[in-house]
Amino acid sequence: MQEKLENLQTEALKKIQNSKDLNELKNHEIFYLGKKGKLTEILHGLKDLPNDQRPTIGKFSNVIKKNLEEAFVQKEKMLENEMILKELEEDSIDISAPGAKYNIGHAHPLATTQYEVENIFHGMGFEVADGPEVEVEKFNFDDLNMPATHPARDMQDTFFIDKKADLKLGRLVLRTQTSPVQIRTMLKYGAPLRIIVPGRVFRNEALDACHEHTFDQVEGLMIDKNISLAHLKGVMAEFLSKLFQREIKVRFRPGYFPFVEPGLELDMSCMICDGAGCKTCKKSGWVEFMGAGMVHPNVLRAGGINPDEYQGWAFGFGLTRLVMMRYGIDDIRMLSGGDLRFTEQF
Ligand code: FA5
Repeated sequence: MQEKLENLQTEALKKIQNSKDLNELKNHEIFYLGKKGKLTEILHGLKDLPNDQRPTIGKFSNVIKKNLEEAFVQKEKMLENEMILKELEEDSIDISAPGAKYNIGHAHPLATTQYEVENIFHGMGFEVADGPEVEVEKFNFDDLNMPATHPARDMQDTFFIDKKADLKLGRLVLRTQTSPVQIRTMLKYGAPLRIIVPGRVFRNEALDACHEHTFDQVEGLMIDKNISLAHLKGVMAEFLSKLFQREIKVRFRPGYFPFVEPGLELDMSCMICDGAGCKTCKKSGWVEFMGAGMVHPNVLRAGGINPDEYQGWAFGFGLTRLVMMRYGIDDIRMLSGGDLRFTEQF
């Protein structure tokens, strides 16, 4: 009997040692120590042993049972630790591995050009000013010499906010131009002034390849004593030459905007053919660039500036159209379409 028990112990210890996982170990435990296990069976048979053998064998069986129980517990702990180590290894970070590459994208061509415009004007002593996209009617129209009855309002048909008009400021409107920031800045800082205002504007337009309902403009305003259109010509020739990195000439043509007097259109020499005449400039050598003029005395007054003391000029160009010209984009809608195949080209 003793030998039988010893053999059982040797066999069981070997199986315990060779167990590869907790499942296998549990099966062995049931096989030897379970209710119907091999050792349990032997222990039940003790009562049939002769009286003189029973105490010794009984004691021996209990020692073996204890040995096996301990061996099972120990192996269980070992297997559990191995499992934890394995999980940790799988989770661990290899600090020498190359980092994961994030696709962070890049600035939109409109933004890139805006930053460049700001930089060039900054270099000429201009500050960058800002104003709200939802503007009051008074600043967007009335103070710019465009009362409600003025026909020029038709050229900038827009979106009004459905809210009761303020007696002094009028209705709320999605600004149709960056020009209302002229009034805001004059009221806030007075003269002298040298600012540019890049910003988004909105118009109720019939959309096509050159017209969007939402586009960007850049306003310019220079107010001081003895300012003339010669300064505007110099500033714009310098700005465009820097932006296009070649000598650009500018010319004035008469133009009409209610908030300037005299008003003018500024053309730039064609950057494709350098003025020789090509498809882009329709063989004229010149490309229309922006509206401008000497700030109307009424506008200066609305901004709290005395027109007998100060004068200056203002301009406004379409940043969106400038970007189209710069990169040869022939449909304005591409710029706000959100198609990554388009934006990733820049
Ligand atoms: C104005 O908005 C005047 N505020 C400009 C100005 C400022 C004149 C200061 C005098 C003094 P205009 O409506 O022409 O002007 O618009 C200016 C530029 O915005 C245009 O030359 C054009 O480049 C751009 N633009 C106008 N409408 C659209 C449109 N629907 N989509 C894209 N660009 C447009």
